[in-house]
Amino acid sequence: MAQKSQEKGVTGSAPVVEDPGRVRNVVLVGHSGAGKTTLVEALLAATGTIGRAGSVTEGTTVSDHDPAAVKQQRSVALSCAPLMHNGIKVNLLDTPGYADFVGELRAGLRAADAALFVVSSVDGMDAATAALWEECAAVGMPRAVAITRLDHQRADFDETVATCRGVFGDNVLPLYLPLHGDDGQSVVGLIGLITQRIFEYSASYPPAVRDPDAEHGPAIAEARNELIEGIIAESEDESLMERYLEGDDIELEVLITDLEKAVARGHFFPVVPVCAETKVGLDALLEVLTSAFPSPLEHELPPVTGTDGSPREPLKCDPNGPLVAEVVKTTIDPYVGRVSLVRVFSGTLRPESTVHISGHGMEARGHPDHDTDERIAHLYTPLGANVRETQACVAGDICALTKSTSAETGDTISAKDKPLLIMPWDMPEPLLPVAIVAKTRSDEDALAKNLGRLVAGDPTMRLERNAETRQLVLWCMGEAHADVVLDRLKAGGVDIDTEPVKVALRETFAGPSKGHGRHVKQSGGHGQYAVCDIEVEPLPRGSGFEFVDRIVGGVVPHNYIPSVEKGVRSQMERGIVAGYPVVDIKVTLFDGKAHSVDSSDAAFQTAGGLALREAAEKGQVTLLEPVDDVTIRIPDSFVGAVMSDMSGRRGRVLGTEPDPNANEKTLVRAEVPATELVRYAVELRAMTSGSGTFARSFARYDPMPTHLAEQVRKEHAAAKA
Ligand SMILES: Nc1nc2c(ncn2[C@@H]2O[C@H](COP(=O)(O)OP(=O)(O)OP(=O)(O)O)[C@@H](O)[C@H]2O)c(=O)[nH]1
Ligand SMILES: [Mg+2]
Repeated sequence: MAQKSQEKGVTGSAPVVEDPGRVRNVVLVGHSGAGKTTLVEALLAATGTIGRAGSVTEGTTVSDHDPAAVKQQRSVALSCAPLMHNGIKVNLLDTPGYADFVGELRAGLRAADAALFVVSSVDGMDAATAALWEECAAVGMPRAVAITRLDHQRADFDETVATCRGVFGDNVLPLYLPLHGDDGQSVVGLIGLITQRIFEYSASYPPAVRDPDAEHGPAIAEARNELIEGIIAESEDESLMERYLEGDDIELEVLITDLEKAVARGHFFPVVPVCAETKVGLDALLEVLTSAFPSPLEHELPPVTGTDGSPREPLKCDPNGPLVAEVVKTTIDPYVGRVSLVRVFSGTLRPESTVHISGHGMEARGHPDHDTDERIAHLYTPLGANVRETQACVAGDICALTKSTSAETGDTISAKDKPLLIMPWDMPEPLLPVAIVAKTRSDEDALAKNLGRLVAGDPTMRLERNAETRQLVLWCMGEAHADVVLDRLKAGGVDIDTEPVKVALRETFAGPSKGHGRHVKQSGGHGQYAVCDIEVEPLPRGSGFEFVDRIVGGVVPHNYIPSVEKGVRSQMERGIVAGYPVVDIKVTLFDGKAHSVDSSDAAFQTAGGLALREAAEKGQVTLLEPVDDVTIRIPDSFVGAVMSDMSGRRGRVLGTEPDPNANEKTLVRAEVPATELVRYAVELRAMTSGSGTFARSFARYDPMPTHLAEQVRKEHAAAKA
């Protein structure tokens, strides 16, 4: 929750920069538990931004302030924490590593100009991190690697570097080696490979600097040569390589400048060993973030258009340019209202100003297009949940707005008199359905209100009110995401339960049948009289319903024929054997009887329904289930496992092909009954160590196998009893 900064040991005032060249936006990525949040905490403490580092286990960190994060002991949301180092403002964007929260990671990537891959020296790397590296490579995003948790007894720096190079490529090279203490295990310092100096952290931070001992000579020489060759290979100055090969000692300044340029261009990726606990390497990492990572000036802006989509000149990261900013994330704070994290791309955002807020392109996710002018009263610098007031946010920087009534994640903020639009980034599709029910009537009202708020902030959540199954379905990214959403709803005072997700089945006739509907009540008072005979025939899939009148001689008076049809239709909607709508039939009314006084519209409707039910009893009603077209994207090594799992799901594999957009990835196309896909989001992830993704779309209805249909009928009968 947003709170005043003093409460959390935040020291000093919010950093302010007026020059985009003095901003760095760095997103921290890497698998869950790699130590991102702990590293952010250590960097904030090391730069004096906060009094002392909090801890993830105690729930006292700047990033993981959400009660859901404290409960799950991991980050569940994107968090922004700025620090100042050497006059440069570094906005650290801490993302959750857990796959369910990939939407938060996407938002963080959008707001950043460079990525710090945090890799644990204890646990190594996961497939999702490898995939993310590839993705960053595709857009040329500058990257560096922090190898963390060096104080752990199983920490293995060399092996972790080797893993990183194997997965990320050869241009990933350490700038420092860890220096071990007398016990041969603890890491007390770093050996700088470029400077050939030793940095000792055991007694002080910043570290004491000294010359290396003779014993370090061979290790330094080997790693240094490799590093220098790597840097020179990426240098724009081709004469350097010649000089180096001839045995020239390249000047330190030249090496450092070339290194920084290659990093900023996204061609070279420095590795820094760090330990949040002992502060080893924090200063070295800050140097990389501020000196080697590029400022927003070097990052191409997303394309802008008018709010009607008409093309506009590309913009530059210029504080004096037209205002274009993007809502990276909106959270709903129970006390403050909406808190929106905003990345300014062009122009300068100021308090006490009226801006235009546009949201387009998210209609399919339940976010209708909106365009409104809104007054911004205050502007803040965020620090996790804390907000500190600020007077301006220039192009390239990140700030927070509170109390906006319309700003949703992905929205564009622009000048009132020059409204512009940038299309939101690609957001992942939620594929795990969770059916929820409010416990009481008053909970239902509260639920509707709270769900609207949650959906506004989280585009990776989709709300579906399924008219056929009459369920309220929240589509989530996975179980941990669902957990967070349910906890937030409960925290909002709504008492809810979950229930099994129902799939919208259909009923149809397997063959022709006849039905006699007789609704006759003539004892006392106004009587009821209607008799009708119908024939039911199946129609091809997707035909819907056809009604044919073959009455001759007026046995059913003309005005009651639509009544029979209405009665049949209403019975079809309610279903016959399992409560699902009946489809794809032709009903022919061929005989009947009426009474001059007692017949009525209502009586013939009832008779029509009865006739259809009798036809069902005499004939055979089958259940149809939706079948989806599914495309699964997996690393090649999982193809066997995923295909054999498909047969257990009654899936039909249509084919496989190499993924045209990625190396060593395969696309598996299949048709799978929707009932078998309810938990596929979770199960595919488990099967593929988090590296598989899939997309699904409705294809058609197919008959359900008899034994499964029988089970559905029994369940329906039991529920009715
Ligand atoms: N001893 C020690 N423990 C660490 C260090 N870094 C992280 N940890 C611990 O490792 C656990 C996970 O660290 P986090 O910082 O939450 O990891 P994360 O990368 O933010 O994880 P997600 O938020 O799930 O993506 C926590 O219990 C930390 O206290 C370190 O340098 N030394
Ligand atoms: Mg974290």
